Amino acid sequence: MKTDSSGKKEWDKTFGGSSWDGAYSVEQTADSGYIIAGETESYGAGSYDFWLIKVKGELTNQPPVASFTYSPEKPVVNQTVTFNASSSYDPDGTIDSYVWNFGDGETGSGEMVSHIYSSLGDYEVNLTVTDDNGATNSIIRKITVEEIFVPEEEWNKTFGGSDDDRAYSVQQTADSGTSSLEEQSRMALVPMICGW
Ligand SMILES: [Ca+2]
Repeated sequence: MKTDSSGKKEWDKTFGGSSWDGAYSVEQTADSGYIIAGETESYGAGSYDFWLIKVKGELTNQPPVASFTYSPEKPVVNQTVTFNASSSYDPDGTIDSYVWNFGDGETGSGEMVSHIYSSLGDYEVNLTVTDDNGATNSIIRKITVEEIFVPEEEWNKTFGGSDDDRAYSVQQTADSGTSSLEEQSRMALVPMICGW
């Protein structure tokens, strides 16, 4: 019988046959099993014989550890996001399956998957890994999907007279004499004016 440190029974097992069999010594082995020494009348060459029984170690499976990265770090709507779970591991075995929940109602499987978010927002991506003994572990990471940047017109102005006037070149200037950062970096047109 095996008990825990408070004397509670964890398991018991009977060895022996129909005659007199006894155990006199038990020791834990390096593989967390047990070796039992005793005598047996039931087995062996006849009358009493030495008897050694080896009990297998208690198989304890360590759960896997789920981990993943994604790219790009700041995805935008309709962009392909790649999720990579190769940083997940099992300390005493291998990972058999990777199950993804992308947080937008879509799911996937595999160590490396890609997904496209069709609307902006914060999504909780859940990865569940299962090891070769059926133990699981999950991780959730929040991903923010932003809207695609579409430049908007801030202002426009025309220069020129009643004849042909064209601009062929533009350059950003660092304006002096202003205190505001915004104004220091404003655009200035340097047009080439052709008039005839
Ligand atoms: Ca394991």
